Amino acid sequence: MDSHTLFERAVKVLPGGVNSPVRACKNVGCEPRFIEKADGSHICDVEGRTYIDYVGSWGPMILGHNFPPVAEAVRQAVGNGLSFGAPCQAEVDIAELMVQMVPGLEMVRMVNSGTEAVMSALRVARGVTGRTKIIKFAGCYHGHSDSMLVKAGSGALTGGSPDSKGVTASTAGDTLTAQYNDLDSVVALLEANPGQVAAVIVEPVAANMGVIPPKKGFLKGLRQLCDQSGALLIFDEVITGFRLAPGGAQEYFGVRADLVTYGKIIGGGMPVGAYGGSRAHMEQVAPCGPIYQAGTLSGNPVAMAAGLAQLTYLHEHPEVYTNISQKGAMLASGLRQIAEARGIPVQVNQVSSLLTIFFTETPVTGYAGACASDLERFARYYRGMLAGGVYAAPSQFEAMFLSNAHTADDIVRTLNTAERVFGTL
Ligand code: HOZ
Repeated sequence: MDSHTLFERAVKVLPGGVNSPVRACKNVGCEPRFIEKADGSHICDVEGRTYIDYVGSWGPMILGHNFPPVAEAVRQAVGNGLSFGAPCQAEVDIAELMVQMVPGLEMVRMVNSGTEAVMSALRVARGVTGRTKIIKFAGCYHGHSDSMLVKAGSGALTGGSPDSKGVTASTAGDTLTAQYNDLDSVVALLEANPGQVAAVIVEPVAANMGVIPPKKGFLKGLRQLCDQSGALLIFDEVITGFRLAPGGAQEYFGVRADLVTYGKIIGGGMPVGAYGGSRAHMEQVAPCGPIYQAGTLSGNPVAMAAGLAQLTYLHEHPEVYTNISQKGAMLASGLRQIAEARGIPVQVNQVSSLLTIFFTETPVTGYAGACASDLERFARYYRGMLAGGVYAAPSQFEAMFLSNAHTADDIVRTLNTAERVFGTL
């Protein structure tokens, strides 16, 4: 069955024909491709068309699809049963490894998604500080829990609903919004809400309004402001964790957070998330302490086996980080050169293996800049690239993800496609 027919069936039984709005492709003027399989750096739709994949399941496929050690670990785990609702060795192994890899991380709690991780970390921040309010940044996305759907990025921004309906005014009122890369906006909120802010939560590299690197001193400044105000600093590392460096953004930028949240990357493609921090904070979580959080499928043996295999490989092969970062730089500079040769104004923001091409002549350093880019042109570019065999996120407000499976030849072929597509923009 072809993608169009599947989509026609899907829209009758799934809202918008999808199970997550970011896949809908509405804003780039096409229908989603239904995917049959993926391997290495490539993904293949039900029509049998193969694409170079820069979505990578929105990040977790850092070693490529079907990575043999991960696939083998899953096969073995499946043979032993799918779910126990009881402790298993793999969850201890992976937690020990995470603690070893991430600076300052002493304890973690496994959950099933980044959304759950953030929701739980916010509860911990409120529980340990006894405060109510949270500061987040416009355009940053931290999953779809109520309090984070305020000026949210990703699909919420793409679909034009950064402030979701269905969130109560009192919940939204406890979420204060600052501007990414603007410490003064954080100071103003802290001063206006003295002793009330439980946490400042940030994507250390904003990657859900397109990729926006932190300005020099921004993350350090947040650390200082949190120390002064008694708020906890939460790094949402759903995208940057184990991707920028073995120790994630904390290692990459040399700034410590109090709590860290992780998502899909620690499941190697299986539905996993986690949150963690110091022993003092994490021992407040049930059953050690009074902050309740639970989950039958948390620490699921198959998901843990996949994640453990992926993190073990990353731990033992730090050269992965140099490789994916070099590929990211090669792709970014190639795109810049092509655009310049055609006289098309773009900003290619790249941090290691994450990048976004914005169609604007002004450097994109925050939410307003991202929103000011030419979305029509992006949509034309997206459709051209897709037709040319390059599969990227169908939104201006997302990242392209490089994996260790991408080859120099993949990048060259991507740039050749871009060369042709830019000629039509
Ligand atoms: N963080 C992902 C988007 N940037 C989430 C993907 C989804 O919502 O499906």
